[in-house]
Amino acid sequence: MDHSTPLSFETRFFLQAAQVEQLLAELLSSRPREGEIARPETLIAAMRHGALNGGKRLRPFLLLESARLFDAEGPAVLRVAAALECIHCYSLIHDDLPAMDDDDLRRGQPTVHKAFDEATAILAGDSLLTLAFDIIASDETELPATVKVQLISALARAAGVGGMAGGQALDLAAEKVKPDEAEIVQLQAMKTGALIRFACQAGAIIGSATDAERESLTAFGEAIGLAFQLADDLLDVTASAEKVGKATGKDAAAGKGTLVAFHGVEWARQQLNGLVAQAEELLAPFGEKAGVLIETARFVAYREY
Ligand code: GRG
Repeated sequence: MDHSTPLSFETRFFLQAAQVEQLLAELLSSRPREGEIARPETLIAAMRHGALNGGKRLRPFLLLESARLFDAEGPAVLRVAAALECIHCYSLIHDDLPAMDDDDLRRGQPTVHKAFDEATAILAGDSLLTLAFDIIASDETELPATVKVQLISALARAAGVGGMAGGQALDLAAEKVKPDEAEIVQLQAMKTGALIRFACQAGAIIGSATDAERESLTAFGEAIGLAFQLADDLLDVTASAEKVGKATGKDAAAGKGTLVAFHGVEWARQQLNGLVAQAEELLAPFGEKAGVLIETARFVAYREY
């Protein structure tokens, strides 16, 4: 996509989501890839159900736009973006399982364990996780080997025990022992923040950014990650407030282990304004080129879905 193309943010967002969707559909074809023996029909159908069901594709968008800051674009970058989305989809499939959040619906459709069964959902998640690393390592992803190794290492750390999976473990533990504010901040930075941070960091890795540029993008990713979670908690509260007819939603948040529950809706809105301002400041050195990423920060902070 050309930088100078005068597309609205929404159009750009939806067009890139469609590109990711199309590539994911190809990567999740029933035809075995070189070196694979066979792709069991039910398992591939469960993976497709979990990955091709209308997600926003926010993380791929952040990755594509971060790479574009360094004039890096094209099929290889799209493949890394799709790999990241595979990991996000795996996390949602596993998060929905009875042993975790026990949800029946995801993106308006039956969750994978409801549409198939629990064992198949576990395996679909496992297979999406491993596929992500296969996609990045594959010869078809035409990037220098040193870049691929950096991406694989950063992604493994973002998704694993010190990132998303670790954050999920802390979240499950928080159901038994109520976390304090610092613990909530840490678990959210891990559970939802780590993949968002990686999305921005990956753009810098692919674009062979300087250390300073990479640090700015990583910090930008952290700010967006925080904003994403705060906005999500706020949406939860305002949705429940609407249901129970409350004006501020503060009471509806009571008892839930979120920062909105600690500080209330007004505080959260101010924090979001602060995070957007911080995101703008962090990307100021990139000048006009950072416009789309700054709009993404606003979209994340002020979204209504
Ligand atoms: C099971 C290892 C493991 C991790 C699960 C990310 C996660 C960890 C759980 C998700 C729980 C959840 C629904 C958190 C709220 C924030 C969130 C990640 C929402 C879903 O992300 P979106 O809004 O979803 O980007 P779409 O559907 O657009 O992809």
